[in-house]
This record gives sequence, C-alpha cells and structure tokens, in this order.
Amino acid sequence: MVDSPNKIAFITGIAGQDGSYLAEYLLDKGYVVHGLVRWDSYADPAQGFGRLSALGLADGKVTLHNGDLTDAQYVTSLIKSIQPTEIYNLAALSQVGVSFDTPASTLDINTKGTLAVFEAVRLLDMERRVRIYQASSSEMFGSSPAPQNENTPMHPCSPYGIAKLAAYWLGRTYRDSYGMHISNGILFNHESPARGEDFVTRKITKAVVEIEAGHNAPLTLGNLDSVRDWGHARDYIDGMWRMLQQDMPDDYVLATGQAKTVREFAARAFAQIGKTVQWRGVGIDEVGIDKKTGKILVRVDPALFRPKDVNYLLCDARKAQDVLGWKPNIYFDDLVSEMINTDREILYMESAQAFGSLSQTA
Ligand code: GDR
Repeated sequence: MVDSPNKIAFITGIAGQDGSYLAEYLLDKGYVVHGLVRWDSYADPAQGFGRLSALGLADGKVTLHNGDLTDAQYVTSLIKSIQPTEIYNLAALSQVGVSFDTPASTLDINTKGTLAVFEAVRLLDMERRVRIYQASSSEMFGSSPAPQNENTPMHPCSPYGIAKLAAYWLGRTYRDSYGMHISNGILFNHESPARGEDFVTRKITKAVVEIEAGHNAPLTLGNLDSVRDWGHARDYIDGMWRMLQQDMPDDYVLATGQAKTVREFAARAFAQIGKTVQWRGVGIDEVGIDKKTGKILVRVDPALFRPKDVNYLLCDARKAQDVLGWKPNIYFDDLVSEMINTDREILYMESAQAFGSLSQTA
C-alpha cells in the first residue's frame, strides 16, 4: 500500500464496473473513499452492491451515499460535506443502445449530472483544491475514421455519444474559464468479469459457458461487423488516477491499440471452450456453426441492431503512454480468457447453490 495522507476521493457511479475497481485501487493507495450510489443500485444488490461486495468493499471500507447525480443541490451539499481532493465522475447511463430509447434521461444523467459536479465545485469555491476526472468515451468519435486520438474530430452517432460529448466540452470549458483541474479520460471499450451482462462481451462470455454446460439455445447477437478496441477495465483505472496526478489537467485517450470485430470476440470465446466457429451466410442470415458438430452456435437477431452504430473504433494512445507513463497490461486473448474462466466459476457456483436448495426442499 502507498500512503496518500489527506487524499479523499469521491467516486460517482462507485457501484459500477469501473467505480468498484477504482475504489479498490484508491483504498490500496491509502485514500479515504466516498461513493455515490443511485437508489436502484441498492434495490438490486446483484447489479449494485454485488461488485463492491465481490471486492470486499461493502462493509464500511468505503462510505456510500444514496442519491442521484441529477439532483444538483444534493450533489453540492455532498461535496461540501465530503471535501474531496479528487472527484471521479463515472456515473452515467452507460448503455449506448438504450440511449436511443431514453435520450432525454441520457442527456439528464450524462450531461446535466456532470454539470452538477462542476458547478458544485465552482459554487463552493473549491476550484483550486479539487481535481476532477470526467469519464468521456470513445463513442464521442462516432463515425470519425480510425485510428482515433485526442485530435480526432468528434462525430457522435447516438444520444449517449452526444451527451458524453457535451459533458466533455463542459469539462474543457470549466477548465479554461475557471482554471479548474478537470481531465477528460476518453476511454475505449474496457471490459472485465464485472462487466454488466447487457454489454456485448459479457453477454458473449456468459452465453458461451452456458452452451459449454449444455444449454441448447444459440447466442444471439446484432452487428457482428462492429470493430472495437477492447481492453481490461483494471488497466484503465490506473490511467484515470495518473491523469489526476499531473500538475496540469488535460485530455487523454486510453486503449490497447488493437481492434477486433464482435464476430472475432465470439469466436475467441468459443475457442476457450474448445469450439471452432465457422461463419456462413451474410447479414441477418449469418450463422456461426460448430465446425465439429455442425450445430448453430451464433445467430443474428435484427432486433439487436442499433438505429445507428459506431462501426470502427481503434485507438492511438501514444499521448497517455508518453505523458502519463500509462500502458495496458492485458490484451484481447487474456481478457477473453479471464472473462470465460470467471463466468464458468459463477455458473458452477450458481448451479451448486440451486442444487443445494433443491436438496434441502426435497
Ligand atoms: P459500446 O458497447 O456500445 O461500444 O459502448 P457494447 O458492448 O454495448 O457494444 C459493442 C458493439 O457490439 C455490438 N453488438 C451488441 N451490443 C450489445 N450490447 N448487445 C448485443 O447483443 C450486440 N450485438 C452486437 C454493438 O452494436 C456495438 O457495436 C461501451 C459502453 O461501455 C459505453 O458506456 C462506453 O462509453 C464505450 O463502450 C466506450
């Protein structure tokens, strides 16, 4: 553990994948950690507290506050009472596909919620005492050609991307206007076993271990051609922290510099359970077939396509490497392997529990 006396972190969205890993990382560095948790994270422990509990963090090691980022008065009073030295604004509606169905609340949470944090710090005259990390996203690049970096023009393709881009510009504007230490971390897709099951990687690894266990239904996916630069969330947490340790705030992209299609992710995940996928057909008729048995493993469901998708994200993260000394440690194959192994363990434990409760009632 590295001692960081007097460092107090406030993490919005602490119950999410990045928030829970970040809390663990900062505690290990000796920080006092406070986190904002939204009401429904409490209501659904599997989705909310589950990640914190899995890391052993739900038992008073962090101080959790119930509330909503869009409640500006609440956010202000919370920041006043916590007196953080670093704020990590991770809370967001993070599902890009869902943002097409809920554009207004996406803008409320992802843009106005961010504004609430910046304004609170300004109104409390804490501009010189607090450093802020703003969770920006590669979705802001949208249809801009790859490879993307800090200088690439932003052409977002979804309400999510637009909301994040507005928040990014709020960060830059508050930095330039009020001298606030706000850094935008423009993170490309970052995954882990703690990833929500609605995101494509975790959806794939969960379905693959179920198929390995004997489930008959194939994995259904939308856009198989979509290309993403996939890294491991734990690596990106370190990058966030490094941004706030710089004397000057700035914006950085973080990613691996390697791009794969959704199809390749699925094939790699099946390879982990000893299955080779052969792809046949095109468009919505494409299927992934088990080379050995001829059984259909993957189907395309047109309902899973987005009204507009970001097709190709591949990052050039040289600035983060040069300035922050940041580089990822975990790449595609190891990421897929870790996710498969953990999902296999989870399925095994769930089956054992179900069997245990069945035996008790018998
Ligand atoms: P993304 O992640 O939108 O890139 O945003 P997601 O895993 O949802 O989608 C990645 C790509 O896979 C395609 N896809 C599917 N996606 C989902 N969710 N479900 C499917 O069944 C499916 N089939 C194909 C998608 O169309 C897309 O092209 C993530 C989020 O974490 C954001 O919050 C974050 O800002 C960015 O990464 C960086």
